[in-house]
Amino acid sequence: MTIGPDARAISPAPGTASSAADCPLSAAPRPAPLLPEILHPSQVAALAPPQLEQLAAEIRALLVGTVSRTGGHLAPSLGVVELTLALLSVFNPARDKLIWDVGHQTYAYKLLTGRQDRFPSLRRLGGLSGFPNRDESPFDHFGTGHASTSISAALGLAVARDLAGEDHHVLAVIGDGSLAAGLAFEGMNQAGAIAKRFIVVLNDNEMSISKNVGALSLFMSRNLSARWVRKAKRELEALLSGIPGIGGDLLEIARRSKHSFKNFFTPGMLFEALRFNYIGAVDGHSIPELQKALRLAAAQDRPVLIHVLTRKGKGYGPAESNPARFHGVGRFDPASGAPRPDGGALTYTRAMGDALCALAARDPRIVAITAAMPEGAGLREFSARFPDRFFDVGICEAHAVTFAAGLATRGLRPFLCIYSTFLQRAYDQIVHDVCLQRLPVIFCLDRAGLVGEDGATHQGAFDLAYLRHIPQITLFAPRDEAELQRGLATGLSLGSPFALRYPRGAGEGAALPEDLLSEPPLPVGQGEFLLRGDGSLAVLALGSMTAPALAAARDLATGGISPATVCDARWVKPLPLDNLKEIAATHDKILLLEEGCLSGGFSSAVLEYLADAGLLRAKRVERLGLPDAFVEHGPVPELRARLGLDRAGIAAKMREML
Ligand SMILES: Cc1ncc(C[n+]2csc(CCOP(=O)(O)OP(=O)(O)O)c2C)c(N)n1
Repeated sequence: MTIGPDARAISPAPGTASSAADCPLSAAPRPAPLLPEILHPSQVAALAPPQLEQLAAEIRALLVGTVSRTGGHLAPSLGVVELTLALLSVFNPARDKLIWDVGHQTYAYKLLTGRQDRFPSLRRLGGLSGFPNRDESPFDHFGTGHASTSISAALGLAVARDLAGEDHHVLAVIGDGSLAAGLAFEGMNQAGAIAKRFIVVLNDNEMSISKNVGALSLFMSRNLSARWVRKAKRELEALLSGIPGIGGDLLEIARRSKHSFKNFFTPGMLFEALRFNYIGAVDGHSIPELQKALRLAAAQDRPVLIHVLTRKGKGYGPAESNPARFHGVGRFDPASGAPRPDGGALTYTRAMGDALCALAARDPRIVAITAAMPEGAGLREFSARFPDRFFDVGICEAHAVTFAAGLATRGLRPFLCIYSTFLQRAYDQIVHDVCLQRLPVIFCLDRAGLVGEDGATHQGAFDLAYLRHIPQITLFAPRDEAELQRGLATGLSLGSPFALRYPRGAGEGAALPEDLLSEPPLPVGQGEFLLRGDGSLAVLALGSMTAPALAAARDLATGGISPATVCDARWVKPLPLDNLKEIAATHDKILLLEEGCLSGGFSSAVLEYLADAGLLRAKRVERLGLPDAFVEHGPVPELRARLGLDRAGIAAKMREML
């Protein structure tokens, strides 16, 4: 069943900004603010339409003001202000269960569900999470952060409701980018078959972080479909008018049914094939239209999908005109949208992207793949310089890995540039499709270690543990951006599965290789002694822990404490055995450091080796790394300090051991 108005051209809702130019921040202040009065979401249902419009404007102003100070996911949240208000006004927030996909768009929802007082603490240590969190609020029914889980989870809640004989509503709100993942379709596939009563709200803004990609996106694209529909209509008219006798009558009938003709060729076809009732497309910035569609959906007894059209960044000029930059933004000047200066240091991400371009310029086998993060993963320049060798596969990490494996079977050298946390999605593909077949796929794992404000769902804690037990893979962790660049060239030279993991943010300021291609590859399985001590303590550090370990050892030495040996391990697989043997032969106290989970990671590997080789006897080995707990959100320096992983924490541990 296809129901509802067609709102492909979004018209501005009364009282909301109609374009990037008229930002509500500059609108005249409204007399009695409503937002502070909303202490419980059920109050939203009692508001009249003009009050809802006023509330939308107040929410937008607060979001822009707060996120300009905290950083965060601004554009996604601005895009769903009216949708959030409509959902809370039609459904009963005390009973009905609302699940937000990714959850990066929930800032308005947080403000309206009893969290206003804590909103200034957004993403700060001990403050509100940037995502839904079941521990944070009874209105957060499912924790998210990674994309495309909402339909499966909502279906689970709907089935549980029916088994318990309850009758509340269950809703999933999912973006068009997140809908592209196999997981979302797996959920719809089951939902259509078992016909449970629940509602999927598709928030279609034609954007993932960047412009959305893929055939599904093309199919849903309002521009394409409008053009396509016009062309199809012209052709039909020509055909009908050419039929002698009855052609004119038929043409008249077709013209009168213009609306249904247009509706027939909509994404509704796709969802209805999956046995969802389709409502749409609905103007996602018109609260009355949204309410109408939501009420229609609530009255049905089977899966329904409401197709809502929104504008990412709605109501704040700079975000409307550059939604990708304001998807997840650092601190900025709210008046102009200009970023606050961040020091401008070269990031690991940039060093990777630059080096990959340099390598690709000379090696036509190189192709680069991202799963919906061309900017975040450092591939913007690559995509511009080598468009035929660049692939954004959408939020489809598992597919990205197997796609890379397929490319590699034919002699290409795929570099999959991906965040550590998102590669978790593709474990079997790494094992079965890449490593088992010893295919030369290079995994560039960005944001490995602590990522900070995005919190527990995004920390790159587990990559070493989920990779190091897989046969045939080589694992490398550079201590600075120069080693990262050399590591990429080394990985390319090997011709087998290879992973590099590097942290978020600025590099160490190391001098970069002038001509990467003329540098010899790094010797695999060999670390590097950076300081030779007096034998009292050896520190074996991995990747991002090397610089603070070195600094801590120097601090201790200048303080008159025995000089420690510091070795950069570089390799997790194969382990730097010669360095380990030497350390074990000359030191009784060893400190192992990694910015990854202690369970099953680098230091576990070293302990296993030392134990197996009989080198652990009479040794004191200690380790610092991420605990067996999910690390919450907060600035990376604060998290590192809390976990004892900064220079001061490492120095304290060394002092204690000495
Ligand atoms: C598994 C996974 N991969 C990548 C991401 C990074 N990510 C966060 S939001 C986003 C885009 C989501 O697009 P869409 O669902 O359309 O929502 P919008 O931001 O446009 O509102 C991406 C790629 C993620 N959170 N989870």
